[in-house]
Amino acid sequence: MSAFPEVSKIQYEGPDSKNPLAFRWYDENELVEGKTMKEHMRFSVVYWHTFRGTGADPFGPGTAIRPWDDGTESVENAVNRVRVAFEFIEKLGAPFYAFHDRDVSPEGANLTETHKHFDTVVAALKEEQERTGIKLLWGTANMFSNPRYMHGAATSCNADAFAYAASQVKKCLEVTKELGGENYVFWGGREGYQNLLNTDMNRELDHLAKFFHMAVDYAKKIDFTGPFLIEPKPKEPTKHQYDFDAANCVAFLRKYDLMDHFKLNLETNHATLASHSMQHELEYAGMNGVLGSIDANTGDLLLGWDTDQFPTNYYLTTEVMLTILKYGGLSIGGVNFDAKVRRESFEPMDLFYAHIGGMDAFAKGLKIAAAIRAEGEFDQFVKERYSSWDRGVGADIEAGKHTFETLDAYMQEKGEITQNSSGRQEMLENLLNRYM
Ligand code: XUL
Ligand code: CO
Repeated sequence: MSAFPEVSKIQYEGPDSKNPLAFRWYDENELVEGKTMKEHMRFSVVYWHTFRGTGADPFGPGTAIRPWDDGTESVENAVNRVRVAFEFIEKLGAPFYAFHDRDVSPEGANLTETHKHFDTVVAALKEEQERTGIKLLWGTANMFSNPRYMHGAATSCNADAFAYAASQVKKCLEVTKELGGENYVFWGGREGYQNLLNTDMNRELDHLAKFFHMAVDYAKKIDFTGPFLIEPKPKEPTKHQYDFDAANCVAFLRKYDLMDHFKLNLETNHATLASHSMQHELEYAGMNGVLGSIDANTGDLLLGWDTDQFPTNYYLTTEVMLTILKYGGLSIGGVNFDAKVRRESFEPMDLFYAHIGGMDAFAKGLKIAAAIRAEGEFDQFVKERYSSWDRGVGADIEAGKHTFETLDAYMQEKGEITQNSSGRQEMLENLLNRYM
């Protein structure tokens, strides 16, 4: 039985199409900088928002109509949902999906039964992956919803919570490996604090690092080779999340000797919650060699929380794709839509409109970014802006030929710095508009 009988496979129809169920920019076979769009983007549908989201908010229950879902936490309902999910992803034409363990499979009466339920659902996931060719971009464990994790998981004050989380991640790693998952994500759901009066931050961070090292060790044991990805977020649900932003994560990974095994999964709305742009986060990760994957969404300019909306803004997607292309692409990461339809968009069809819009916005951003790179005008400007470092004293400083004493002598003789030149921000913003 089809869950979306009114939709057939979404096709690329080109920019002039007025069909809301067609792509205008995303042509999976189109070549951009020598790779197909499909290879560049590696679009992924998230199980949690798309197949488990109800539209509930703190002020009222869910509104979503999902005729295929019986609303129970039974394994049968979970398996049925798998069929629906793959029908959706296949018709959309996304090559990947991503899940938390608890999105796909319910908890049982105890941990052993929970793992057993997971195995049952995984068999269905595997079947559907084989039938459709859709692949798992990453798996992750939900260690933030259940009340047992009220104080955190790896950073809980309760050592049993750490142990429970270890069992959960061990299982989820095995499953991710079995399903051919290409990465494994840690988003530190409740790994943070609400109040330093009751918190030993140093001890909690040591525990988090210990947990990650255990994950690395176990991955080696079961031969899971994909990178681990930390997903930074500065706040929500805790007041202060430990994986605050890209810079914070890099410092943590360096301190605890985890750089060889971890990269980052950067999310747009998390970046803006940290008062950064997504491009800043990507740039920081890229220059430190930890650009892994992205959770594509957008926040709302007027709201200060994680609204996880579908991205539709070409400026945003252009900036994101520019930086991703600059650092050589996403490799085995992807553009994962950690985004949800809003509460008022309660019909199944809205899921299609939302994803089509996001994929098209990214495809358009990719094309614009490639055009910008082909012309090279921004690169040329930046190169010239720093040209004082390519010769004379600048080149000598970079080459390590100077000290405070020699520079003191140099400047005493010269007397004043050479004329500065304009940063030309307005001109460059106009130039960007020329490409849009
Ligand atoms: C929460 C969030 C998560 C992670 C996966 O803000 O982004 O859904 O992406 O745990
Ligand atoms: Co996310």
